[in-house]
Formats: sequence, structure tokens, C-alpha cells
Amino acid sequence: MNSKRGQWASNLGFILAAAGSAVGLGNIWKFPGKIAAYGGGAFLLLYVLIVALIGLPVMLAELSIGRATQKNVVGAFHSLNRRWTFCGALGVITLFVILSYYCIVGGWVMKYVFVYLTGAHFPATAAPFQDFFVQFISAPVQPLLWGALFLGACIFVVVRGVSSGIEKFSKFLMPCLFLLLISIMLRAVTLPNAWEGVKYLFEIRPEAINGDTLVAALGQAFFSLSVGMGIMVTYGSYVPKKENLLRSAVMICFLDTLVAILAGLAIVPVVFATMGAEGLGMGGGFAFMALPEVFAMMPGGVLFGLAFFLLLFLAALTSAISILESCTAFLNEELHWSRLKSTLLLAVPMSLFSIGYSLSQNADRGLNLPWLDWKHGLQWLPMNAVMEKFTDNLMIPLGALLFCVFVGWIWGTSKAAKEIRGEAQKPFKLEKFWSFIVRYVAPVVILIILYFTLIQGQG
Ligand code: ILE
Repeated sequence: MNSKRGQWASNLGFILAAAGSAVGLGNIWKFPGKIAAYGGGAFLLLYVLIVALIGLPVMLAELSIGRATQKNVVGAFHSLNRRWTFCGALGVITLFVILSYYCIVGGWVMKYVFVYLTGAHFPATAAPFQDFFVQFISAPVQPLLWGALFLGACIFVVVRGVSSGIEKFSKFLMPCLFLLLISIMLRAVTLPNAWEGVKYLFEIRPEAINGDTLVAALGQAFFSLSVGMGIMVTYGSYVPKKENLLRSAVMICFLDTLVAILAGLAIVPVVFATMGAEGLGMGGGFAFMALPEVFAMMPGGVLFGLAFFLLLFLAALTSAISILESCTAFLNEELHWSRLKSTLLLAVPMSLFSIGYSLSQNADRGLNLPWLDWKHGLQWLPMNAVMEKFTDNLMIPLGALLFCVFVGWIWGTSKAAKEIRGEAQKPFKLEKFWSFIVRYVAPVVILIILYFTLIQGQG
């Protein structure tokens, strides 16, 4: 074993770092929009079931690969079965593409923090908020500079290594994130009319449960839990051998889901309170377009706005760090580049993708790329849309499928289960059930999502 390799100094540090990875733009930017688009409580119910029944088992499978090999995602597959090295490489490709756009969106968040901090907050009518956002993200240079700053912040943490960089920062940032989120949520649910929003979140209308909701909930769960891309292999590889992985994974899934629900509670009632049900139509635009408008109408709104974007920034930062770390670990261990050299050399090709993503926010300037699905055939879509579809609809589910097939059928669930147990070596509760899910249920369910997205052209 490589003795110079980093390790988490404590299990709490690991849980917070992994929860920091899971809690990200997915929870606070995407999740409330998805709940709104897919009918409230029905989506939430399916989501929670999927996290528990599919997400958690897949996370355990990934963590066990990492901990067994104590290697980066490519090295891990290579050492367990050379022929499956490609599986790790696919993970790195997915992470590379995600990071290139995650930094741009992270940069948008930093810009908003800056706007609130400097007091240059927005005017109080609807259209200017949307104009502000659209003009900002479609500008040629400014979003790139903010994106570079965001990436710089990630590099700053990652070059410091596992325990004195990522773990130390996560232990400080994650409690801040919870405090901010809970205070925003308490303010949101006590607004007049907020109750309608709370009801919408939890009321299950059976007609809203259908194939579309299922596909959306599955995709969202994988993205949000950071599974299917090798992050959990990497983070698992830094866990000391004695720890039991089951408890940690349950905790990570619980915290991630809790934050998603709290974020829903912080956002959806606010939208209801100020714009009524029509406000829900803004979907993904909530965070950047609807919320500033809402904040401007509320007493103390500037402070509330600042707190919200600070929260989004912390969440995005700890997730982007995990993506960068997983790529860096690969370069550092396989090519023996220093952490600094790895992160900087990664940033160069990545910036080409980031530039393409950012420029294609503007239809006049943007690049188009081909995208193929069975139903619509070959289409030329803006580069930003293709990058998101490529990762969310294709690479993440494919990664999760391959990880399950590998653990379930190639390496073997009995070896993986031994790894999950840690020092105690007592079979963990539901070990057989976990193995059944990894071998049969998860692969079938993931194939169904791939069918809907690649053949039926959904999403
Ligand atoms: N899980 C995080 C999120 O929800 C990241 C996904 C790491 C790529 O945003």
C-alpha cells in the first residue's frame, strides 16, 4: 500500500467531506426546480425511496471499491481487474466534463454573492431580475473570470491534500451550510401564504407518479449523491481500513436528502408566498431569477439574499472540490505529477470546455454540438445542453450501471461486503438484500432510465 497516500483523520471528517461532495448545486439549484416541475410530494416520495433502495446500495458498492484498493478510480479498477480499467477512465471523463461546467455555474453564484455583498442589489421589478441574469450569463468574458476564480478556490483547497485541505475545510464549511440553510428555511416557512408551498411539497397526488417522474427522480438521485462518476471510489479510498462503511454511507445519504428537502422548504414556499403557483414554472431559474425578486420584496431581503447565495456557494465549492480531487488523485498517482501540477494542467484543457459552455448561453455566439437519440435522430444543440445531457443522461447512469455490474458480477459482492464491514467483520444488516439490489435491481432500473433517455429522448 502507498504509505504516502492521504487518509481522513477522523470518520466524522470523512462523512462531512463526502456529504459536502453530495450536497451541491444538485440539491439547492436543481432539486427544488425538479420538485416543482414533477408535481411536489409525488416526486419527493419517489426520490426518497430511490435514494434508500438504489442510491445507497450503489454508493456502498463504490466506496467498497475505493477502500479495498486504496487507489484513485482508474488505479482501483486496474488493480482489481485490468480489463475493467476503462470503467475508471470513463469516470474521469465524466468528472472532467462536469467540472468544466460546474465551475461556470459556481462562478455565477460567486457573482451573486458579490452583488449582494457590495450592496449593488437588484431593482424590485420582475423583468430586470431576469434581464440581469440573462445578460450576465450570456456576456462573453465576465462569467469566465468568475468561473476561473471559483476554480482557483477549489485548487487552493485540493493542493493542500486530503486531511489538511479537504477534510479541514469541509469540517468548517458543512456546519456553516447547515446553519445558513436552517435559518433561511425558518424565514421562508413563516412568510404569509408560505403554507401553500409547504403543502405542495408534501402532498402526494397519485396522478403525478409516472414514468417521467421516475426517470427524473433517478437521474436527480445519482447526481445528487455523487454516485456513478467515481467520486465515492476516490473518497472511499481515503477511509482507514477499520471503519464500517455502511454507517457512513447511511449518514451521507441522510444528510444529502435532508439538505435537499430543507432546500425545497427554503425555496418553494417563498415562491408560493410571493408569486403563487405560477412562480413554479421558473424551474431551474428559481435560484438566479425568481429568488432575488422575492428577496427584494421581503423585509431584510438583502441579508436573506446574501445568506442564500453564500449557502449555494459553499455547497457548490465542497462538491467541485470532490470532483477536482477525483481527477487530481488519478494524475497524481498514475502519472506521478504533484497535486499542484495536476490541478493546473487539468485546468488548461478544461477551460476549453468551460469557455464553450459559457459562450453557448448566448444563442448568437454559442457553439452547437451533435446529440443523437433514437426518437429525435441527430440534432444540433447548444454546447451547454449537450454537455449536461452527456453527463446526466448518459455517463452518470452508465457509470452507475458499470460499477454495479463490476461489484455484482466480476469482483463479487461477497468481497465487497467484507470490505464494507470494516474491522468488525460481522455481516451487516441486510447484506443479502444489498447484494440482490447491486446484482439485479439497480442494473435493471438503470437500464430503464437509459432506455427512456437515449431511446425515448426524454430529459
Ligand atoms: N453531488 C453534487 C451535486 O449535487 C455534485 C454532482 C458532485 C456532480 O451537485
